[in-house]
Amino acid sequence: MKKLLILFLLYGTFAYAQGPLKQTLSFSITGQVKNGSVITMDSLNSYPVKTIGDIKVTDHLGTFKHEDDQLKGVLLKDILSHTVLAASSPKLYSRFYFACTGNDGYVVVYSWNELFNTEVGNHVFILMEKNGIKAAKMPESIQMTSTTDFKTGRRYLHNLDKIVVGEVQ
Ligand SMILES: Nc1nc2c(c(=O)[nH]1)N[C@H]1C(S)=C(S)[C@@H](COP(=O)(O)O)O[C@H]1N2
Ligand SMILES: [Mo]
Repeated sequence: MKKLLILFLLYGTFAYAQGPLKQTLSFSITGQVKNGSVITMDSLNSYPVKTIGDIKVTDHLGTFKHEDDQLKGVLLKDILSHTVLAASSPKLYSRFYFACTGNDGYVVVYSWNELFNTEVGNHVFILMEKNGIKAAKMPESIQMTSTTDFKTGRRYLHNLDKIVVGEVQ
């Protein structure tokens, strides 16, 4: 019985790790903010869509995986500019970070300074389209990318589910 239970648990783990990800068609912004919000496909479509071009996706060690073409997206900082941080002074923004999480638990972090106070922030997008396919039609659904990263795979987040705003104590 014990062995059966272990087999059952193991199977569950593998099925979870390898199964296709569920689409996300909206994501929440919560945490250390004045007002939380939910960003839907409709809200994403209300932002200016920028042409990004092609991107070579490497794995987390830098080995070339594949190329995605005709990327279009909205800037993450445009979306986050409507989120008011729960901070008593703008000086404290330097402690803030955005933990962007996929629905499988994969997390990618951006600091407030990185997005709003460096060139990187001009290249972090929520994808609206890639390879001629709209985000809502892809298994990866809401996808985020930081196109000037050295190893592009690491922050090529699939199935964005939530952005939790945090403050380092
Ligand atoms: N939700 C989610 N996104 C993820 C990952 C993951 O495990 N879950 N892995 C990352 C890593 S390590 C890599 S290399 C790329 C691979 O992108 P690809 O699946 O388009 O080749 O996805 C990134 N995005
Ligand atoms: Mo990877």
